[in-house]
Amino acid sequence: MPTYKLTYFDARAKAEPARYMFELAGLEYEDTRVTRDEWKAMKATTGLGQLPVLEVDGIELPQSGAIERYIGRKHGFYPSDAWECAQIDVVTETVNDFQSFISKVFRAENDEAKAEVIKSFLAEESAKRFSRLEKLLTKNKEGKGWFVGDKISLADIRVFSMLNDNLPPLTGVEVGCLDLKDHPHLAAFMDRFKTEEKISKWIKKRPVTKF
Ligand SMILES: N[C@@H](CCC(=O)N[C@@H](CS)C(=O)NCC(=O)O)C(=O)O
Repeated sequence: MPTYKLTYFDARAKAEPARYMFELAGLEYEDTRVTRDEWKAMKATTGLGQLPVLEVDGIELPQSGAIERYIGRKHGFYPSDAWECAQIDVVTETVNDFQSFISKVFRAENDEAKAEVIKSFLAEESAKRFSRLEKLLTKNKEGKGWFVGDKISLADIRVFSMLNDNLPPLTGVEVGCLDLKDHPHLAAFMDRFKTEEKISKWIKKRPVTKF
């Protein structure tokens, strides 16, 4: 088994899907969290000057998507069949569509502009985006299982991470408290994922962070 060292800031954000995979697969990994000052000192030494970075036996792999698919392929969350991968990609790309909202929140010039971005997301965009996810979920086993196939895949991990970990602090609610009452299958999926033993254990023991 290779040695894994995941380096990111002290945040869930772009590193949490990789952490969920390590936890679900029961793999040992170093979960390194750097401060902004430490990052300033090390930025130039990383290949792309960005985090997260996964070191596999000391060799660096940047880009969260590449990291997720690499761990996914190696440990059973991203299959080798091209069509099955494409089904997972449809879900993860739908999750990536939330990124435009996230970028707007972080780029807002002041609190007023940020509040406006959030208000417009909640009023106009969020329901449409959650419905897309719910539609994808219900295509498989009437929405009573996982997004693709019979077991947890990268698709489930990315959806859970976005809806449980990433969107709540950006929309002013506690982690895990996004309002999904109009999307019952999605809400039930979130509970199903959260109560998986290894996931609930990790959520209880992981560092509490804002993002
Ligand atoms: N596409 C990259 C984006 C990485 C990225 O934007 N990382 C941010 C943190 S989320 C970063 O490294 N910021 C510090 C910097 O750019 O100096 C990925 O998904 O890994």
